[in-house]
Amino acid sequence: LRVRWALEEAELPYEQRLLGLGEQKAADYRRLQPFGQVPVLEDDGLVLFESGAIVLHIAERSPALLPADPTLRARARAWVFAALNSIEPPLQHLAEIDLFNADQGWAKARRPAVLERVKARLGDLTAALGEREYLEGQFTAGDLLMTTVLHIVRHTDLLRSEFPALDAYRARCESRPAFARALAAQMAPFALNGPAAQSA
Ligand SMILES: N[C@@H](CCC(=O)N[C@@H](CS)C(=O)NCC(=O)O)C(=O)O
Repeated sequence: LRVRWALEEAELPYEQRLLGLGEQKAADYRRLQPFGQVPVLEDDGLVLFESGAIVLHIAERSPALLPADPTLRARARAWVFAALNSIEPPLQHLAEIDLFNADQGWAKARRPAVLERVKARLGDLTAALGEREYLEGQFTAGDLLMTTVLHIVRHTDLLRSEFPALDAYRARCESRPAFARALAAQMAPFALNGPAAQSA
């Protein structure tokens, strides 16, 4: 979704290639993505992995994602790293506890401290955003990645109940037409290949 959204914002055409069962961990695919994960971007002979690197690569080609001004570009890049390095790890940790380990004793013991860390980071992010619409005044690749990272805790009521300014920011970013196009494209293969299609 991150990559599709970036491509839609930059108005760059693309073709998707879905992976078959088992293909993701096969040696051929690991030559493209060393960890056997998605996404991968192939662009005119260049193979890129890691969603952040891919979004930045796309952003280099569009002022819709990286402003021309060098200072603003540097600040936008900083927000890309902030999203992936400072905000995503604690949110991911909470999601892994809640979605995959909720019944485990260690998860119950660990959750309060993880939740505190999540709240501290979201509080800092709220302060940094302040009254602005976007992190640097105009929408950038940093906002794109931050939005997808905030999405990780959608299984909780955290944003809506305790960080309404961030929830409004997330909704503002997700109301962009490019996001709607990316989401529709992301979901389309599930309708064709998902359980509902299999049982039809
Ligand atoms: N740091 C990687 C993480 C990618 C990632 O976690 N991909 C998931 C799907 S969204 C995946 O392929 N999971 C399967 C696995 O890790 O084996 C990135 O941002 O590209």
